[in-house]
Amino acid sequence: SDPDLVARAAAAKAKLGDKVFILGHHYQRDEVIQFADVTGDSFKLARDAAARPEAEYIVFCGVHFMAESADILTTERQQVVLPDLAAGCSMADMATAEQVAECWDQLVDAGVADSVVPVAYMNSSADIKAFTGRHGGTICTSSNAKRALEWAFEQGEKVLFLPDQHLGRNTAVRDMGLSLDDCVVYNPHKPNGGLTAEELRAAKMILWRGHCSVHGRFSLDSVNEVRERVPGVTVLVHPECKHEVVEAADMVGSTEYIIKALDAAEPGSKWAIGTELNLVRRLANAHPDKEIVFLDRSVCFCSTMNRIDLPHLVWALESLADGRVPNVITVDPETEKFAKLALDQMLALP
Ligand code: CIZ
Ligand code: SF4
Repeated sequence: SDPDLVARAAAAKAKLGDKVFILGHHYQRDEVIQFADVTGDSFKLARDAAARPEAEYIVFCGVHFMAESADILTTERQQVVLPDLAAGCSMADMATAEQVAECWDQLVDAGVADSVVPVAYMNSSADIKAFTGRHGGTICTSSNAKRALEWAFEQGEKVLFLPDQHLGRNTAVRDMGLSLDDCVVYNPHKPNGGLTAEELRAAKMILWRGHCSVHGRFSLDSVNEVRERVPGVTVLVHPECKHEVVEAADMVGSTEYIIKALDAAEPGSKWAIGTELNLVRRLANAHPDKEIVFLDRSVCFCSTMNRIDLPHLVWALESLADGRVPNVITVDPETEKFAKLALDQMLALP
């Protein structure tokens, strides 16, 4: 990265001292990660920020829903800054508050709403988390999705899983022993979600039709091709990948799981990883004694994660050092209250 920008970021950060705490998501660029005080997945980062009440400014190098979650979990006094407001998440954007309210009305009309427990993936807007809290549901991450579903099926007969259909389906089928026929997909762009009342009554898992634009691009061909290209390879993918990809892989797990699996791997072992490219490259560099390849070379970075680059970070830090607080992400108190209810339910999962 540009040595001038590196020096400016370092100077602004030094001037701010303990007043600033920089969070770096695993999918961020190296040029940004070098300035992170901690790295992690979205949930770990939000908790790390909450554990630093002396930091007035939390600079969140990640995407919008993550900055919202950090605002929800941090104190009133702490301000969360997103260095580029255009860093959204296409998956989170696939479920809006209006669409989900319409879906719920339909569940009410079909006479099933009383038996439905919403489970929302961490990768969702604060509005969707608040909807989940209002209706007695829970948030989940890719690490605790199984426990979240076990809990939800103790509370009710059906789950409405938002917004990632793949994580929902993979967890239901692989971990809960449900069949693909127990799952239906609610498409917010079709009248009535494209589902009849009978279909809703018969379903156990109602999956929102959302997906990750990075993980959703790995295909069964990606897996077959890498097995030919790298004999003896172990294929390890994130559960946001399509069901057929997850079924064809050798191992499946969250970002933190992938990192730990590679730490524990034997020298000389060969791995194909199906997750975001910045992380895969960093892992390959960190483990020169292992052969680590990207599952599909035609799949690219998460484009919105990559919007946070060194120039944006420098701008955010220099603004803070000058006494201006740019790009503050705030969740209104009413939304925050119900979103926190759903997040607290996740923390209380058995
Ligand atoms: O796919 C993502 O963006 C993930 C896994 C985010 C996170 O850290 O929860
Ligand atoms: Fe959203 Fe996928 Fe990017 Fe994560 S990797 S921020 S889920 S689009």
